[in-house]
Amino acid sequence: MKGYYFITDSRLSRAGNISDVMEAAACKVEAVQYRNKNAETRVMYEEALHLRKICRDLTFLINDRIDIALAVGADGVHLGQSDMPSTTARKLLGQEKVIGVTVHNLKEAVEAEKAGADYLGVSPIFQTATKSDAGKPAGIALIEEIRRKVDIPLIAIGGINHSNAPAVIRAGADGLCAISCVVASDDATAQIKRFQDLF
Ligand code: TZP
Ligand code: MG
Repeated sequence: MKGYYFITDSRLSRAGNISDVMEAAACKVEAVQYRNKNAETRVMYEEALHLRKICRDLTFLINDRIDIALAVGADGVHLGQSDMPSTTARKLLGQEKVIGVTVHNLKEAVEAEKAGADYLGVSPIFQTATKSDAGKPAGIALIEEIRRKVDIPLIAIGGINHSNAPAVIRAGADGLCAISCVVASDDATAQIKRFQDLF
């Protein structure tokens, strides 16, 4: 996993999830993660089904919900520290699916790799208003620290923009996600391409 990784946010989006994901798919982003913290299961299922069709040629992941991932034939899930343990998720999803795990420190990173995660979301690197419970910004030092001890891909997230992204990559991130910078802009494609040009 390498490059720009897209995550939906319907609350911040100017154009809506469907339009955003169509643009992200046209840019051939590294992965699309459907993240929706507020919807009823049925709404989430139907939107995920639609997005799966748009993302037929790229890695399509579901945040938190293993059931939705299985129901729509997603490529995998992204799990936080309070979600289903990744070892249990692996039993439910099988060896072929992708499991990403959010980590906030070296200990969580080493544990997640040992437990069979395919990649790590390293979070939050900088201050972000997009996730209210993201916690204290770790800075790029955390990427450097984890990079030294962990081999699986690292995707940096939290407060990343065009000014700080080069430093994030230099610190050892394989990929990055920037949500508000992309979905709240009036040209998501242009923002995504600027990030992709850094790789
Ligand atoms: N997980 C950790 S920080 C974050 C998520 C979903 C939000 C990142 O959003 P932004 O707008 O790129 O800071
Ligand atoms: Mg979660």
